[in-house]
Amino acid sequence: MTDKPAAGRVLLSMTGMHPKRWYDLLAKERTVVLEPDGPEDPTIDYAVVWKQPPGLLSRLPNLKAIFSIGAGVDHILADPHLPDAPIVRVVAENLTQYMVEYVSWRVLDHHRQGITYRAQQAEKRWHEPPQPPANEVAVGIMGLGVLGRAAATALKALGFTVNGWSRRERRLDGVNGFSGEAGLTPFLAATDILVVLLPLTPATTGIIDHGLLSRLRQDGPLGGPCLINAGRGPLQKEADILRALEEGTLKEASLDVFEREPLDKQSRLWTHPRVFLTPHAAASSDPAHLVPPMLAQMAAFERGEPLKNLVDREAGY
Ligand code: NDP
Ligand code: OXD
Repeated sequence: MTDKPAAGRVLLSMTGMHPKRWYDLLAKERTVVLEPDGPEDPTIDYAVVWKQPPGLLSRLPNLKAIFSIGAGVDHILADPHLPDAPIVRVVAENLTQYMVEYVSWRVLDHHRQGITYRAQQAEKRWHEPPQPPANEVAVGIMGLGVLGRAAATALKALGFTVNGWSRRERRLDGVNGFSGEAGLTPFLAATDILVVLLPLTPATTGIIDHGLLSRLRQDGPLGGPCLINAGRGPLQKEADILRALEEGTLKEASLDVFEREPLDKQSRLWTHPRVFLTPHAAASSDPAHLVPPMLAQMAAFERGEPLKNLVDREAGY
């Protein structure tokens, strides 16, 4: 028996992640279950999910809100039987900070020619290639949302020229703004290091293809454009990235996300000398930082306050 009320029960459903830390932290204030009780469970008010099995949430007739374990919500919206409950996504200082670190690290590594220097070190070769200053290098951020804006601010502070591309027009101090289909070509033509921080939606799936990569500035100060994708894997066409690397349309790439994860061991991306890989680790969700605001939102909602950081289902993010 538990001394916690049956009302406000939470279903925790995670695929590919271990639930224990999330469970323990949620259980400090709520009754948490890992499976609904039976084919319909009217006692569940909230679901906290990462890639829930399709149809699972439609079995909860009194579901009041769905909490995403990540900033992206494509893993939730992929469910064809998703009930009409509001979806709350992660907006958290801790996660934003991780992403700012990742983007700054990868931009600086491409800018300061890390791949060239590591290859030279392996050959014990003492050679200093020309180094352009940051202000001559333009970083273009696709997606000027919570993460894109924070990354833009950090890159500005490092001295880079920063361009940003969003669906709607956005104004951000010191950032050259581009938007929509019409803004994409001029944005790409002015970009040396492309940082992808877009959500995965029907409009963005497969957007990083050969055509897009070949519109990046080809005669910039780094001797060719670089790609950094920390958004979602299906935004990119990996065969096109490899082709662009081979023909020289793309100089280097840092990829954190992949069309299929984990990345297939046969993929050429693993061993390509101008590709740097991380296993979807740019900004991991830390339950110690993300569960307390989820619990606070549930309590506020029960006091009649509106939920924050809601997903626009029509836009898909
Ligand atoms: P936001 O929802 O705050 O921002 C999304 C941005 O993308 C907005 O600027 C939006 O435009 C823009 N956008 C969406 N659709 C389009 C489109 N069709 N054309 C042009 N711009 C578009 O998201 P976050 O910044 O919080 O997160 C971005 C993504 O990062 C997440 O969706 C997730 O996939 C990924 N992520 C990856 C992590 C990792 O570890 N690799 C960790 C966390 C997140 P507008 O401003 O007009 O709305
Ligand atoms: C997220 C992620 O969406 O970790 O937060 O990918």
